[in-house]
Amino acid sequence: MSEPTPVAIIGQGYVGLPLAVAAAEAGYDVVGIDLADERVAALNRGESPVGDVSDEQLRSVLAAGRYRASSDWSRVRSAEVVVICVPTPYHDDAPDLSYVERAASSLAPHLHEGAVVILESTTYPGTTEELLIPILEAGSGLKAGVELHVAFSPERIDPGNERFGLRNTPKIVGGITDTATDRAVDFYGAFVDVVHRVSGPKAAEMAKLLENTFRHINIALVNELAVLADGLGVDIWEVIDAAATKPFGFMPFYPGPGVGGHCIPVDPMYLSWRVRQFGGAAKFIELARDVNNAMPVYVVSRVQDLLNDRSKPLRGAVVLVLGVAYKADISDMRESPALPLVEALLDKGAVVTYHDPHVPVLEVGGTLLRNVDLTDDVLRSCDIALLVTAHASVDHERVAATAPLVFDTRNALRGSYPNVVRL
Ligand code: SAJ
Repeated sequence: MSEPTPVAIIGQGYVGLPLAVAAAEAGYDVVGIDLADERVAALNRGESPVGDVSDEQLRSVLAAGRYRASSDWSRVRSAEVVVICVPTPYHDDAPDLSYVERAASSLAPHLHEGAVVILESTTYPGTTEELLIPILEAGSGLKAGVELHVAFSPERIDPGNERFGLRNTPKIVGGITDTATDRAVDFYGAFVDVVHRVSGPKAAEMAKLLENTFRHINIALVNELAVLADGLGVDIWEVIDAAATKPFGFMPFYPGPGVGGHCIPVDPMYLSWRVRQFGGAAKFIELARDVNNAMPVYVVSRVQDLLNDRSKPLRGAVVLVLGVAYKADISDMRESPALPLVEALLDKGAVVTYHDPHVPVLEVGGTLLRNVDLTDDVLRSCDIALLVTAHASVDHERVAATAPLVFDTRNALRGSYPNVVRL
């Protein structure tokens, strides 16, 4: 049995840790590098901070001596393959690549000739060649494409997805040379069923942005149609279900109170920013952002109208928000539309309480709210129950049967209840 190939995965979050464990299970000798000492310590105790990796999986690769976490960058020295899985946020209307720059600067001095560096963090086309490689070359003294192999491979981790994981989600790989692509394909091929080669890093960077911009724009389309349908007296949910009977050329998306998460509201803005750099304008992307970002306030206006129809001002009304995480059955609050939505309700003087079994505390604009138990009394005493995120563990039929009025932004209550109004 040949010695296991040493691999370093930079960033042990929702992308890096599943990758590190899958590589270790496939027989690589993996070190997971992370800045956070407490996270490193927890990982080496076999405590997984990531829902998609169980403590048992982690303990198994730790026990097999195939995985260790560390904050010591010199552990990269022995790695044949280094994968960078750090955050790429977007704020102040611009990409924040500081995590990538810091990781590259820290790992570069430890790279040896012949190593492969793969960037997985979602970013604009050109990042690998124009930002990452210069830092790696300067820090290592190695020439990319000759002594150092570099590629981009977009992450496609969908947290909580029971059906699609690393092994059965095709992996796109684009290297700066055929050798770089070959080396990256070989690495992933040990634990991913299908690895799809593209001509270079830019094509791989752009493919990821296309995937998520596609969702961003189509969600905005149905959000806009939902607003129009309400004015036209048409049930948007019935219309989408009808259109979805078309077996070709259509893919259903559903309206909601806005678009959250670390991917869909963020990734397309990387593309839009990059296009603006060349004097262009990604009009579709920016219009879709405006439509999606307007949904929380639109939902508040609908709540206000529903209360008004019952001679109840929003000011002083008790609004029970159901589900605040950015999507169902997870606890992630990043970019959650519930945040601007609750803020708008508070700004209008509503008395807001919320129930979300995954989110114990909610901090909105300086106001701290705590998750309330969904008792009959809580349901009966609110003026309106506002369904923002439909967690499977919440009994929405009981909400409809107990609350005086329900505004359902997710069509969770598909049946018709006299006291339930849908977006
Ligand atoms: N949303 C809608 N209507 C829809 C679909 C989503 O309003 O029809 C909202 C969700 O409520 C959420 C936001 O959009 O607030 C994003 O939802 P998402 O289903 O796109 O979930 P994400 O953000 O976890 O996206 C991830 C992405 N995965 C990666 O980037 C690797 C995305 O590419 C996946 O397609 C998506 O999961 C998925 O399919 O679950």
